[in-house]
Amino acid sequence: MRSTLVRLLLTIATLTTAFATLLSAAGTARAISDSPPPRMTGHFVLTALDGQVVTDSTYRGKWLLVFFGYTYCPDVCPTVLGEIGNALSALGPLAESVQPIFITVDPARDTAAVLMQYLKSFDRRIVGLRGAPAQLEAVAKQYHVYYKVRSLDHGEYVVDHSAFIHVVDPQGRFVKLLNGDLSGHRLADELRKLVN
Ligand SMILES: [Cu+2]
Repeated sequence: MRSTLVRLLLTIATLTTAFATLLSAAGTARAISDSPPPRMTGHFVLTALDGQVVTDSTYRGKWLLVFFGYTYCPDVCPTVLGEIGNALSALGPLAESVQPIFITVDPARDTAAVLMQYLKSFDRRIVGLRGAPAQLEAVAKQYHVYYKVRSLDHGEYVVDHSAFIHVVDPQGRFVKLLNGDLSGHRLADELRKLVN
């Protein structure tokens, strides 16, 4: 039941984000809204797990696959991270041009140590990033990402979040959204079309 609700919320968030992106891309947002969403960009300022401040320009020259999630996520995040790893394997040497980035939407629980431990279960090429709540908010705005803390019983909480993989080109420009439910092979196919 809970997982159905999570999926429903994810779907709603996903559709909202996709719609906002379409409006933004078409430049028609102004026509129907007083405050159109800003154009999606690939910008971010965050902290790597070794404590270094990194921005999108740190990774210039690579195709970025940016995914937002959190380590306590019951099912969506582990699945997506697993499939990203499968895509990298399927790409072979082409994967050298690709940098997957996992940005936590739960910086309170996802300390650097927690993220580091969590990412050991996935392809080692996936980089984990985190930021102070204000930094995360700024990045989420740039990427049009939805995330919201939802309280459960006993003081626990989950974070509902949109589940797109954001593709940023080697010049730092946002290119497209890929659905988080793509299999690794489909994801690799999409990337082969972009990465030459
Ligand atoms: Cu998740």
